[in-house]
Amino acid sequence: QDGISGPHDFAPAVALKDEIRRHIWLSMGRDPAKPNRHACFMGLAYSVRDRLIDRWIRTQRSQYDTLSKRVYFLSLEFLPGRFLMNYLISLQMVEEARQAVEEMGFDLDELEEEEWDAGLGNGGLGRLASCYMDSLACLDYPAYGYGIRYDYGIFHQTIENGWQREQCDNWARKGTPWEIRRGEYLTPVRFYGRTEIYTDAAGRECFRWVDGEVVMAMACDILVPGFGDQFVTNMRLWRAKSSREFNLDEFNQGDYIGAVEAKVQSETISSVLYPSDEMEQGRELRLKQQYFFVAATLADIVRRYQKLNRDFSEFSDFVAIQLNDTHPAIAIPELMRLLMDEEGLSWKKAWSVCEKTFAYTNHTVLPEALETWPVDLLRRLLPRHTDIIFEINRRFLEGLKSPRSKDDGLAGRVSLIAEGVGQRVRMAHLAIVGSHTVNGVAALHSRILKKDLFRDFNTIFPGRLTNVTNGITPRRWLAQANPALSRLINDAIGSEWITNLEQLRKLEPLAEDADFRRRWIKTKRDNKKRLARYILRKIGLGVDPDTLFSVQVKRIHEYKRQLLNVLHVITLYHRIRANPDAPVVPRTVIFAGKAAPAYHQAKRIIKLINAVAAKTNSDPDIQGKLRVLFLPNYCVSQAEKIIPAADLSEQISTAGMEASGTGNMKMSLNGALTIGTLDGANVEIMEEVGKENIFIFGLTADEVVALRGSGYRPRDYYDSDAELRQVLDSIIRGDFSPDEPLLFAPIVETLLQQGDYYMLLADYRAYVNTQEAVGKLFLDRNEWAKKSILNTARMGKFSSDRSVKEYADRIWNLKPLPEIG
Ligand code: DL6
Repeated sequence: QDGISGPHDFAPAVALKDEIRRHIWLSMGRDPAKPNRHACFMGLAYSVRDRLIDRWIRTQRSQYDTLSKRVYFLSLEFLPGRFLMNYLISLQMVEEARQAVEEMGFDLDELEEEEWDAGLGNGGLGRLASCYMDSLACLDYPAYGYGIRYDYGIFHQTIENGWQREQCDNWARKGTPWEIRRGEYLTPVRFYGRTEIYTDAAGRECFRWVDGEVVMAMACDILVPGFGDQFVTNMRLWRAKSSREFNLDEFNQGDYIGAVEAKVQSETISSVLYPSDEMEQGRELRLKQQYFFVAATLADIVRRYQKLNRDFSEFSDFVAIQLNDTHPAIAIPELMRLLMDEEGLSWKKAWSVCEKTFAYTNHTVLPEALETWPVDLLRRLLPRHTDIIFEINRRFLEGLKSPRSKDDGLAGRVSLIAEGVGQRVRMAHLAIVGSHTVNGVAALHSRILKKDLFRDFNTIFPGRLTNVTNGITPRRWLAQANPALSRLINDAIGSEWITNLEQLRKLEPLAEDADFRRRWIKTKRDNKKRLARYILRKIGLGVDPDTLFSVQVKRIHEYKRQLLNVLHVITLYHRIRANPDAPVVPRTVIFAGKAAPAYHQAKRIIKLINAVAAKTNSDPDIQGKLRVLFLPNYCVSQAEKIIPAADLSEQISTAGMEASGTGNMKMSLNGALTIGTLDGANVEIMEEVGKENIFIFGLTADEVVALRGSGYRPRDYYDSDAELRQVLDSIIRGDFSPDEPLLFAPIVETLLQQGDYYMLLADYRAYVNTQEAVGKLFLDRNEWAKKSILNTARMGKFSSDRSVKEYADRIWNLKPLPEIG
C-alpha cells in the first residue's frame, strides 16, 4: 500500500556520507567536492530530515487509520533551541553521523555550532511547551503543537559596558532545513469588519462576520520525533502572508503602491516574538498575533475533524485543546463562532462542545502578567468575538444567581469584564469559564490558585482546578546536554532511564560506592572544564574548574532575586577584603539571562552584576577566591553547556512567586545541589531528594503573606544587621560605580525606600548563612558527591513524560497510538 518500507530505505545501501553529498549537490546547488562547514551541516540536516519525513508520514497514516482522539497544544511560544543533535539522538544515529562528517573532514560538535537556536519563546513557558512536544512524541500520543513561526525570535543579547543591548534575532536568515513549508495550506484569517444579522432559509436570525481585512496563514511544519521508535509528530507554526485582494479603494484611485504596502504590512503579524515574559504586552499587534494563530489553528482542527464525517456533538471525543496560558484564550469565542455562525449549532450545543474541549494551564500569579484586553480594541479588531464574550459573561453571571453564591461582590470579582475607566476583558476568567479543567504548574502554585487568585472560581466550579507539576525532557536535558554523565549512568544502570526516568533510582546505592563517586566527580569536573573553555571563548575570562560553580540562569526579574545573589557576592567580597588570610571556599558565581527590553530595573541589575564582576575580578586580594561573571545571550544551546557544569543551583525567588521553575529540575538532574526557597517546584524537589540533600532557606509563601499583612519594615533589617548595612552602603556610596556614584541608587531605593516588595532584606541573613553551610559541605568532596548522586537519582518525578501522562489521563482522556509499523 505504501511503497515505502521504512528506515531501511536509507541505510546501509547508501552511505550517509553519500546522502550528505547528494544534498549538498542537489538540494543546495553547491559543489559536493569541497563543501564548507555550513554546507556539510545542511547536507547532514537534509539527510536527517528525509528519515523523519518518512516516519512522520507513516505516523499520520496510522492516526487516520485508528481514528484516534488528538490533543492540540496551543502555545504562542515554543523554545526548541537547536534541532540537529536532538534528532540524531532520537534516531539513534549520533555515531553514524559523527563518522560520516569526519570522513568529510568535519567534527560533529563543530557542525552543531552552525545551527542557530530556534528561540521562538521567552523562557520557561516556551521551553516547557517544547519539552511537552518531545514527551508527547516519545509516548506516542496523537498530538500537534500549534504556534507562530516568528521571523525574529527572542532578541540576541549583547553586553556593552555592562549594559544589556538587544539585537534582532534573524534566526532563519541562512535558511532552516527543518521546516516544511505548506504553501498549499493557506488559511484566511479575518480582522476588523462588522457583525451582520441576517435571516436564514428556515427563518432564524443568524449572525456573520463580514468586511474587514483578510490575512492568509501559511503552515510551516517542524517535526518532533519520539526517541528510538518510528513515531514522529509535528509543530505547525503559522506565518502571515498577505491575501491576494488589494484594497480596492486605493487600487481604483491609482494608488497601486499604497495597496501593495497594506498587503505587505499584514505580513508583520508573524514577524517578531514579544520579548517580555511575566508582563502584559497590551499592543494591538500582539492581540492580532493571538487571534491569527488561533483562527488558523481552529480552522485546521475543524477541517481535520470534518474528514471523520461526524456530528459536532462528538467533537470533544476526538479533539482536546490545551491552552498554554491565556495567550490562546480567544480560541474559546472563536470555536463558538465557528460552531454557531458557520456550522449552525445553537448556543447551548456550541457551548457544551467548548466546555468539553478546552483546558487551560496557568503559569503565573504575578498580577502584571495577567492578560486583559480593552473592550474597545477588541471590538474594533474582533467585533463578533466581543459580542460572544459578552454573551458568555451574561450567561455565566446569570447562572451565579443561586442562593449558594449570594455574595454581593462576587459578580464583580468573577466577571469576564473588568469595569474601570474603560472596560477590559479578563482573559484568565474567559479561559476558566470556557474550560473543563484549569491547572497550575506545581503543587504550591496550584494551591495558591485555589485559595487565592482563583478562589471564587474554585467555589463556583468545584473540581475544575487541579495541579500538574511541570517536567523536563531527559532526552535533551541529560542525554543530549550531558553525554559524559549519560555514559557513566548507562555503564552503571543501563539506558532505560532515557524513556523511564524513575530508573535513575538505581543509582542510589552507588552514592556509597567510592569508585563510582570518583568517576562522578571527574565527570562533573570535565563538564566544568568544558564550560570554563566556553567562558574564556565568550567573554575572555579564565575560571578555575576546581572552584564551586554557583549558577543562576533564568530571565532577569526582581521576583527571581538575582539581586539577593549579588548582595551575597558583595558580602563575600567584603569578608575577603577584611580578612585576606582567612581560608575561604573559592567560588565562581555565574549569571546569565535576558531582561525584557523595557524592564529598566532588571537591566540595571545586569549592569550591577557586571560592575561587581569587574571590581572583584580585578582585585588582587580576591584572586583565586571569588570570580563573578555574566554570560551574554542565555538561550537553550547555552543552557546545555552551563547546566551540566553547575555545582550549586540558585533558586531563590520570593516564596509564592515562581509558579514552578524548570531550571531547578534541569540542574538537579545534572547533579547540582539546590539552594532555594520553598517556592514553586523547589518544594517538590525537596520532597523527592530529601531535606538533607538540598539547602532550603528563607520565608515560606505563607510567611511572606503574613509579614506583608503585618507591615513589613525592611529598614529594621538594615538597622540590625551590620553586614547587610555594609553591603547596601557600599552600593549607595558608588563603590561599584566610582565614575557615576548614584548609578545604583535606584536599586537600593527599592529595598529601603520603596518597601522591598520582594523581601530580599527579610531573607538576606538566612541566605548568607545557608551559603556558608554550602561552602562547608563543598570542602567535603565525598559528601558533596553523595548528595549530588542522590539528586540525580531522585529526579524521576520531574520527567516531562510523567507530566504529559498526567495531562493525557486526567485532562485530555487521550490514549497513545498503537505501535507504528
Ligand atoms: O510553567 C512554565 C514556567 C514556570 O516554570 C515558571 O515558574 C513561570 O514563571 C513561567 N511563566 C511564565 C509566565 N508567562 N506568562 N504568562 O513564563 O512558566
